[in-house]
Amino acid sequence: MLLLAAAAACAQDSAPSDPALGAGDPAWLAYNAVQPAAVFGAESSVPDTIVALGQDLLEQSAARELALGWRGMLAHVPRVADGATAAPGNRQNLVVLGTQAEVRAWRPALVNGPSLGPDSYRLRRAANILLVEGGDARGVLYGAFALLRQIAQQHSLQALDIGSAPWAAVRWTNEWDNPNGTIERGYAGPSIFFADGHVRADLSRAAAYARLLASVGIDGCAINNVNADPRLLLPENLKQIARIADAFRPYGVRLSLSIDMSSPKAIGGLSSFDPLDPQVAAWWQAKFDQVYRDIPDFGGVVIKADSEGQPGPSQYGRSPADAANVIARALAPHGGLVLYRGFVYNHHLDWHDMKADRARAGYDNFHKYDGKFDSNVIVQIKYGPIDFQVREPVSPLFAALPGTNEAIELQIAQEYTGQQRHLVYLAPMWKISLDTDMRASLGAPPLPVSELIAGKSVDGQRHSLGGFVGVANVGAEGWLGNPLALANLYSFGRLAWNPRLSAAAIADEWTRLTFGNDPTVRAIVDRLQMNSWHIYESYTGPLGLGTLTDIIGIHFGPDPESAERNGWGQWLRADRQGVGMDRTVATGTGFIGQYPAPLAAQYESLQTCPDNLLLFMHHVPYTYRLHDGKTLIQYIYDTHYWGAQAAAAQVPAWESLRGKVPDAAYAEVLKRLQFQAGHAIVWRDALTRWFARMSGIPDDLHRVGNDPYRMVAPAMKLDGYTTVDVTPWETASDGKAVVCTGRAECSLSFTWEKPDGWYDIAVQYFDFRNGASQYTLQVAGRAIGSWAADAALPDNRINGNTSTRYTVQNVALHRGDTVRLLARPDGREPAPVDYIELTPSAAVEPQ
Ligand code: GCV
Repeated sequence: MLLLAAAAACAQDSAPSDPALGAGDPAWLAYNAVQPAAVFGAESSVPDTIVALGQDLLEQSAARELALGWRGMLAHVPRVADGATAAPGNRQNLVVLGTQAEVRAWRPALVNGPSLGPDSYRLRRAANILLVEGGDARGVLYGAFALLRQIAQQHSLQALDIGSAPWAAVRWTNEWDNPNGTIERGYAGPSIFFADGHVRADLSRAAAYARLLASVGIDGCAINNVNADPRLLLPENLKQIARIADAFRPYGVRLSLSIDMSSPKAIGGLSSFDPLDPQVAAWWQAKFDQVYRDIPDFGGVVIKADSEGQPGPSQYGRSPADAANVIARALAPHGGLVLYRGFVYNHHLDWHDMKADRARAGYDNFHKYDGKFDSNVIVQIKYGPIDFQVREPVSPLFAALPGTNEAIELQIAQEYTGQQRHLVYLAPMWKISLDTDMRASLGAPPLPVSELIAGKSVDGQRHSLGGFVGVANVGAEGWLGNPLALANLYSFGRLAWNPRLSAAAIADEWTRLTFGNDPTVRAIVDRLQMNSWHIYESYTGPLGLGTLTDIIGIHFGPDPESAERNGWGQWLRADRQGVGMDRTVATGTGFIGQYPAPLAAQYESLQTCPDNLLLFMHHVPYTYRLHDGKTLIQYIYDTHYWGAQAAAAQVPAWESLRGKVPDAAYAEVLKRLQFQAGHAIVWRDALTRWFARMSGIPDDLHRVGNDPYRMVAPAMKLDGYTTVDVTPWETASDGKAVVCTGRAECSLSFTWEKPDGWYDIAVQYFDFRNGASQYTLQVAGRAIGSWAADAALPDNRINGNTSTRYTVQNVALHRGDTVRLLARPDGREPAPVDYIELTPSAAVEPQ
């Protein structure tokens, strides 16, 4: 990796901006046209003047934003005036923006409510004035965006009076960007901040991102990977990073950095980074004094230490509190925060030890230090005790730190939930974590996680701090790549502002802001979003098993075996008899005992443990009956078949929106839903095969391993193709595929022996990240489909990460026809093929 060299960075400063990046996709700030009369009573009542009472940068942004919204939604170009030119008493319809103090100074009679706190706002109609009043300048900006949200949803403003305050002080995103421009677990192209070891010359996308964040009340962004490069703290690099802070500032987003605890040694020339060494403390102090000289509104730091190879205080026998506090004391004079991650665990666990349990790590590593963290330290806790799986119980650590500030860490980037190639709206999952009642004190009122992170402690103490962190990992390609995935970024912000909002209400808000108010569009998009998590969970890892993906690699395709027999501790403990981790207090790892007593009792008992967490908490036989009476193994089979079917049904639902949503978004989403429908079949087949072999119990409905419409490639007539074993075996038919190596072109073929009719023909092949093999499908010598394997799926091996399909619908087949696939490999991609499936077409009668 290159250093962020000052000289090179200066040269970049003067470089022309990168036109390919532009300012980015407007996302939900589309400002689609609405009917002005529905909002303002009559077209003539649309305010034509925006009065900005303050000169603050944020208030100027608010005025600019309203003008943009007016133009887009109301087809009005408003005049923007200041308080002096818009004299009180005139009869025009005005929108007036200002802090409460500014409004009072301008027209004292207008201020009639309680005083507003930081970041808060009130929207009100007072005669001919629409008033956007903020507790401070940031509140004015948030109020302006809130007003625009009202208009975009075509809500009447006739009797407007809405006050709103943020639920918690900390509302940050984390971006895992590396200085070389890559993003760890990023699925939407390169970094918007860095390229080739430098801060980008053109930061228009960073500014556009800050605008998006501000529009949903997010006020902090840590711009670099938690596996941090210590060199980012070098003086010349801080100067460059300050430019990103400048781009954020008009939208009130404070820049933060992830830091490496070993920095005093790695870049500071000290012989140690022991947090209790006074020289180390002095180094941090000097470093942050320098940071604040360059970035006066610097937000603070995120720290990943003693985790997955990152250096940490354990090296010196020191605690997380020692590490967090040495930094906190350096930041405190400047008002900065330390977000110390609770994601600390040993990834060299002994899998033979039935009492070992990675899920215990957060609690075991932190609860004993409760009360020992300084007041500007917040422990940042992933929602579940493992690692962003498709379903986890909430982390017991939330209830174990009554004397410590806490933030919940949610992951907007879909690392374990389909990497934005699968549709998964995450708000329903996040809501479950936020709403889980930790019931820490028996008989006391409910105590959901959302309250704990807002600073309400289990024993009734209040902390001053807490909040929400979302790992977003946005990139230069449409922020999150998949237009529908933007609902996750949006809902993260909305929940951080108010976790009592429902996932469905937020989804609908997002749809209306993004695609307009057409009831058909709303109904379909909302339904797709709201069903998506359940569908994904059904064909991946149900019953609390974890996602069942390749957990030590790319985290995309199916690979249940990868979880077993290694030190990473995501074990399924599957054997011939049963599956699941026994985490009970009675016979297992004791993890359940980390929860407050009522919750522990619920999870400990098979009667009361919810089925959807069953295998997270218990090891049970495949013949165990779930609450609905179905056996565990049959549930696994059924849910995977149902999930794949439901994923396929998403495609026609979206297709019904052709012409009703913008063409580019339509095409992008369609491509991804079609891929998902095929990949859900890969998941279904791999996992049902794996469980059938493991359990030895067949599917009651005879589906598993019985695919009457498939011709597997090795059984066809091969010309140039050779058969290879596939790892993991369950990701290809019979664990085998064919590859074309050493030839420019290969083919495989067979003769159609079944009745004449119309068929959908799907070719299941493997599309590597590199290479673009060419395929042509022929029937009776006629080409019916030609395509390139250029989807750049995230692997260069034949497995469930790369298995995908190309389908030609409604093909007439006659007995005796030759079906042939011609293929030209490209580079190291040997045009691999698994099978060809020919299923009778649904809609067409045979000729
Ligand atoms: C940034 C998971 C991810 C890692 C990530 C880590 C973390 O293990 O796979 O890429 O590292 O979580 O949250 O620190």
